[in-house]
Amino acid sequence: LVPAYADLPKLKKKDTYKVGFAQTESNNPWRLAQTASMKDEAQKRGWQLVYTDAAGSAAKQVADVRSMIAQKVDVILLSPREEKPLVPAVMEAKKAGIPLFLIDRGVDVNLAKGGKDYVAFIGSDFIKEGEMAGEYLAKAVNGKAKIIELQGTVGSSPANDRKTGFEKAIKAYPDIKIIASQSGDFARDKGRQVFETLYQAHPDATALYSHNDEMTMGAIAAMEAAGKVPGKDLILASIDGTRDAAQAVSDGKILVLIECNPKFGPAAFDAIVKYAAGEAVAPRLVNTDRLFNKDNIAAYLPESY
Ligand code: GYE
Repeated sequence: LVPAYADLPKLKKKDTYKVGFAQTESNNPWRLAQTASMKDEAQKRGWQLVYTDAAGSAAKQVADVRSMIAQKVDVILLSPREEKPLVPAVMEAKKAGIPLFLIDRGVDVNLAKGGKDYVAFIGSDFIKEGEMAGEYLAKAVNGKAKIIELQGTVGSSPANDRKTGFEKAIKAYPDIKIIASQSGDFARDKGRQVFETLYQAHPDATALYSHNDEMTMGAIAAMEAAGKVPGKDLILASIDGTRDAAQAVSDGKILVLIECNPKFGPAAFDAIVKYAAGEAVAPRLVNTDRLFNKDNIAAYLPESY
């Protein structure tokens, strides 16, 4: 691990740090829980947090990182909205001598590398999340389903990888097909609108695979408005672990919910301390995600956000 550091900016050991956190958007509970976790951790340690919200724009997020560089923050935590457009921001931080960690989403692996261009990626294995959802759904429907897929933000690593993982899992089942697939941009209202349109065009659909809980909640609203019963007329698989979705699992509307934990504060700040101490930091720090269904959701509900 250590030799790869040669390329990376160093971080001086200090009592407190000025940390930039470049958030991608704040329009959903997952993002709000993530931001709260960063703010809590900074406050707990007495560090300064420079927080920006790109409001769903990759271009603004690049500008946000540039302004953090201009303000000479000690270290940058970046949740890159999309895989390619944020690569220049990563490279500019490196050039400016500011160590950067990717939080929750990745950038294009061919254009920037952990341990070389940025210190590390801290987040979930999105391919595995998609696989877990696909495998569970496939078994539950006895290998037969017509699926509508709601994809996340186009060009984002979780949308790309959750699609790949799910497709991999259902490949073994010839009678399971994705009959329609479109982006709902990880947003509730967009998810509702897109699901409504796709379901009108494909009333024979029997299942929904949605890349996040907000879109799933939007789709549930559309199903109910159409007089359908989620959990009966359509079988649902979702990812994240928001309070609304956890409740929907408990109510039997969502069959399976794969966790994606947004509470990155402790892990991110610990990694900064480790890095400043000159200790080896793995280029990929992967969270372990749990699978929730009707049998185990009650214990998780109090933790949901
Ligand atoms: O699943 C979604 C959010 O990047 C893993 O982004 C994250 C995803 C999360 O908008 O709800």
